[in-house]
Amino acid sequence: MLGLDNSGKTTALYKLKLGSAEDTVPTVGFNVETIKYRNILINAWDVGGQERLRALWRHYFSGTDVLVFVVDSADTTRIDKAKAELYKVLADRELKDCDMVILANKQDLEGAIDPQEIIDRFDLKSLETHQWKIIPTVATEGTGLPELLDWISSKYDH
Ligand SMILES: Nc1nc2c(ncn2[C@@H]2O[C@H](COP(=O)(O)OP(=O)(O)OP(=O)(O)O)[C@@H](O)[C@H]2O)c(=O)[nH]1
Ligand SMILES: [Mg+2]
Repeated sequence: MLGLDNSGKTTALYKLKLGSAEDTVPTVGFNVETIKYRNILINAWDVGGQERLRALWRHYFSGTDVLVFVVDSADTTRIDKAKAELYKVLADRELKDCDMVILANKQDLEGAIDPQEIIDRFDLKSLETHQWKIIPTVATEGTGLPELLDWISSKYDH
């Protein structure tokens, strides 16, 4: 799980793991949790998104099946920054075969842009290197997170 600081990665991780939205502090380093869903175990790595920490993201790429990129849909002034960071990540050869799910998070906030607008702003229709899916979420409520687990399990539960 990657994305700019404050996008909601840790909130989503613990909502998935514990079923509750824990109070979070900005992540310095990473959190890792194993989430059991249906017949699969998902090892989820949530890496801190502050600017000075983004240079460390690449150390977590190896072995990644699914990149979950979390976007604060209400943080519209940083949408272009989020896009730039996403494309940097997707260019890394260690992630060339991964699938991508974008969580259009914080849909509950006033001024949040919807998934269609994120698709447009991120130019996802022109992205030819990776399969992607976008899910509107409210991580604090858990809204949309079951869809993420369903998608992962349908892909990896054989
Ligand atoms: N309103 C609203 N707030 C949210 C949502 N998801 C997360 N938040 C809040 O956003 C803040 C940041 O959430 P975190 O989960 O800590 O963000 P993060 O992406 O882990 O941030 P870093 O660890 O710094 O990379 C917290 O106050 C959360 O409660 C959401 O869907 N809606
Ligand atoms: Mg965090």
